[in-house]
Amino acid sequence: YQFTRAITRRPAASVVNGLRAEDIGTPDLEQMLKDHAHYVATLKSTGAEVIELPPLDDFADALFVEDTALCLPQGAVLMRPGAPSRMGEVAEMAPTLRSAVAEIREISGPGHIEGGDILVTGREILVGRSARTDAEGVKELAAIVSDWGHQLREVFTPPGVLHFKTDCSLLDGETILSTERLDASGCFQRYRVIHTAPGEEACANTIRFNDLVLMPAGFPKTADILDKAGFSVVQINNSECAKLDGGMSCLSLRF
Ligand code: CIR
Repeated sequence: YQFTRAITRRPAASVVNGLRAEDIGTPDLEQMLKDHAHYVATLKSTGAEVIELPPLDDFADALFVEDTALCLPQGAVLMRPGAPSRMGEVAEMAPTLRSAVAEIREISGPGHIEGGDILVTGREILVGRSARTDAEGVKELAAIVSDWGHQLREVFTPPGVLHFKTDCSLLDGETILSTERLDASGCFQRYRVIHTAPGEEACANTIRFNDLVLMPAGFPKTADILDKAGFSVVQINNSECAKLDGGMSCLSLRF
């Protein structure tokens, strides 16, 4: 699948107040802006158009646009984040999507679901229940995507892991990069799975964008594994987003 577009949002100064499971330091805005610019430039280098939205100071986590919507060839589904402080980000994203895609549907609740818990593969949509995504949210999404001809399978995010995709990513239609702990749950049985190197679990959240795989810098063993498997890897510094549990997929909507 070739992506022609992506949507990103520049981090705001308020990003220092972003949600985090554990406080390992305050993100440095200057460094984060540099990394974000590298990320956007890398997406553009594949020939895609990148819609760059302005910072939103009212929403500290708004740069993690992936959680606000699911983009499919048929249209986009607006999410309903499980983090109360992130609910308002959806209305901020909606107008951009309305003018960019053919059809918009929305999760109207009462359930919750965030884009970080959704992995779209070549044959199905996997959704991991998590602290942010509940059974009702998954059920509502299942009904919407089945109407668009997609199969949805509910799986589970390991305890203590923020999102399903914190621990996995799609490298091509049937190849998944996963941590061993997530793969051990059996959810990828029908796929070819490449494991992150021991001790490098924090790099499982990568993205395949056209001919490139964008991965966080600083995980040399996994980078080498991907390189040897034939992927063109671009490493992007992620030290600041990592302080907020964010990785490569969170920073864009791709379609
Ligand atoms: C949050 O806790 O919601 C943000 N600090 C990080 C969101 C990361 N998003 C993603 O993995 N899709």
